[in-house]
Amino acid sequence: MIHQPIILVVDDEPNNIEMLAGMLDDQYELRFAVSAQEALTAIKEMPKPDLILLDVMLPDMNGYAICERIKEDPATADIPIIFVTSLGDPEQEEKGFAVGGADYIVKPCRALSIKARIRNQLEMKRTRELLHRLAITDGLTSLANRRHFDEALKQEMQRLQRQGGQLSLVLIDVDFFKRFNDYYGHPAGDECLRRIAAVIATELRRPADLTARIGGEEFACLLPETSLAGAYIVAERIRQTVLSLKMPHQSSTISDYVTVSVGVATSSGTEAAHLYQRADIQLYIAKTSGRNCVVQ
Ligand code: GH3
Ligand code: MG
Ligand code: MG
Ligand code: MG
Repeated sequence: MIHQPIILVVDDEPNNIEMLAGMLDDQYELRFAVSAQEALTAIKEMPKPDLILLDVMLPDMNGYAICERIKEDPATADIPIIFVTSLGDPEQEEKGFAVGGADYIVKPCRALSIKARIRNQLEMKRTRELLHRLAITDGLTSLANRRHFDEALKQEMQRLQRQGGQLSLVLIDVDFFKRFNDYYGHPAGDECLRRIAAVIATELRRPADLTARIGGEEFACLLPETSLAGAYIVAERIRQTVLSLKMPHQSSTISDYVTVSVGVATSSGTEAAHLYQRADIQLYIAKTSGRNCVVQ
């Protein structure tokens, strides 16, 4: 985290807010809400809070209900919520955990204890985020991995069927890459894949585009709201830029340099199925019609 962690403090008592602020404002960026309504608005403010300290008894809605709301929304579900309340009986505490609370602190709270619990929750959140990033990232190229790509393709297909529009897919495969490895060695092969990955990532400019390494020397670009003509332009730019790197490939029979073959396909809401298979067939045609080309 580059910024100080942001904590949203939700409490309707000015005294409580003042006390928590005094304990925490040297280490954290604090935001405050004095009602459920304010809390539910504040939580949408970007950047999102990293943690919420939530009172249970509030004028407009109780803290448990607020917690459930926050946990229901995928955009906010990962924010840890610590209840800070004067309700000390075990049934209340159990309820706090049942609705998704990460911890439960009974007032009056001690500064050292509340700070330690906050640190723990923030540390666990950071670890969760790191593991999630690793789970969806390709270790060699830092592009998205196959798992991420499959999930994104599924979601984009569903969105297409709901909303219509166009979704394009570009599949890229390095030509004669087995020979490249045999000739230059595996470490050089890895470096070549990294350079191609960097080209692909640079050529994709829209935030919604996804670039993934989906196989050994195969890459995919998922392009929402992109026509076949638009995807073809991107694909052709990638093919040319890879060639312009002039990475020597002595054992290629079609060029002195590393080249890629590319297949492109587009789906609209009415016939969203088989997008991947269609792009794969175009890639196969690119391979059988000489390589170093784009087929749409
Ligand atoms: P084509 O032009 O028909 O695509 O031929 P090709 O040799 O590229 O295709 P093939 O699928 O036969 O071989 C892919 C090769 O990619 C096999 C393997 O040596 C290499 N490869 C796969 N993953 C990696 C990797 O992570 N690092 C390196 N260095 N090479 C890899
Ligand atoms: Mg209260
Ligand atoms: Mg291949
Ligand atoms: Mg290949």
